Amino acid sequence: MGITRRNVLFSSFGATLAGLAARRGEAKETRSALRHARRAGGRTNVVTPNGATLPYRMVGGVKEFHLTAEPVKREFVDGFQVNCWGYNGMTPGPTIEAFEGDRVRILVTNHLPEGTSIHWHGVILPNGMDGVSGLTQPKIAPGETFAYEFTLKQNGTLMYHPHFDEMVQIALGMHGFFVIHPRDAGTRRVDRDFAIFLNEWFIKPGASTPDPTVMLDFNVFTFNSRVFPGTEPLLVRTGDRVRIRIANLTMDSHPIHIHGHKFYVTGTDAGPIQESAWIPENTVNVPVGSTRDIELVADNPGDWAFHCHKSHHVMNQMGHGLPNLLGIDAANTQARLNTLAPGTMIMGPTGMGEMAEMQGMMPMPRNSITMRGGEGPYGPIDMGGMFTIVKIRDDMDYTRDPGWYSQGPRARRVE
Ligand SMILES: [Cu+2]
Repeated sequence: MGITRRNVLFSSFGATLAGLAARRGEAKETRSALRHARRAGGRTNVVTPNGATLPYRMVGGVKEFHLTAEPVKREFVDGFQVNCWGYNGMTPGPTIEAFEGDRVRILVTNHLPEGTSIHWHGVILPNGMDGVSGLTQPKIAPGETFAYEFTLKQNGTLMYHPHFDEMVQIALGMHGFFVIHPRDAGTRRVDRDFAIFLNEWFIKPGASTPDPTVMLDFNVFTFNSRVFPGTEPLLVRTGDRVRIRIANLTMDSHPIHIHGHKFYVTGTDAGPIQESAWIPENTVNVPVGSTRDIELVADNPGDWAFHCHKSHHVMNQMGHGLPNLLGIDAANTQARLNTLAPGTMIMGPTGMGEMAEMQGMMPMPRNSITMRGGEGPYGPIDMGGMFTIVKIRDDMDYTRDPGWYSQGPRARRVE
């Protein structure tokens, strides 16, 4: 099939017009995408918490999408602004949804100060569409638009990310989901379908720009480029079949864990796993450069923690690189410290939970986050970072956070 690679140069005037037209068409396109999904077998649209789905338009039988690579300001949680790079004003980039068999054209406009490209991770496509700068195409220079076009021959949870200056561009937030639904979902229908992109960053307390040269010692860990309590809860009705797609392009593997339920690992970035091979788990390790789909039946109402199980990955910025004070005689140390630095307060001799509680009283650098996560119904929740809550209710309205779960009568604390 004669696929031509097109390299289109937009004038800035033309790009502005295209942007305005895209925004006007957005609501209409989203509606048509919903209609399309219903026609194609009622498959549930993917929900990207704190994110969005990329609209498309039909152009001569081809689904045409438009991604703009650009610098993005992202609020990871109230009061914590980070200078990221992403697509269409967000990180992760908007989720692309399409169906097996679709012909897609994805226009990629570069508004970064350096070159870029997009690799369609896991997608089986002609070599010239693979997006590896230098190997299969020249880099997309600033101001240029490149058209990727191919037919989708598979289904599954795939990704997109740059293959130019990967260390900087991926670390600054340039990645997104490419979800390809099966033509015929058969019995694989789910009621709720979520997508969570993992990322880790090093952002010096008080700074706004992540340091992409850091290799191992990260201090901010995000779900869809947000930290708890800035992560949107996953809203689910009791009895729903729930799929959660998790993607990882960081420098670490992330064991993602759910409370109150078991799940099955049902897919990878190479596609669905046949049901006879599904593995029951409470935690799924998501390796670097991979996606994992998990499915569960939400039969247990409540507010259930969903988080990375590496304990440093559910801590926020302030909790790393501190002196180890565990087991120290606090009174003695405090007295000696005060002779050197009057008014200084030592913290954390009985553990870090106490330290989290004291942080409200301590001055914080501008534009930084406390180690503590957020306020819960019974006090502070010590976890931040890669943490969110699956809220399961009998009468869940998917569009509204129902607040905290009411525990009802239960065992009391023994005095
Ligand atoms: Cu982790």
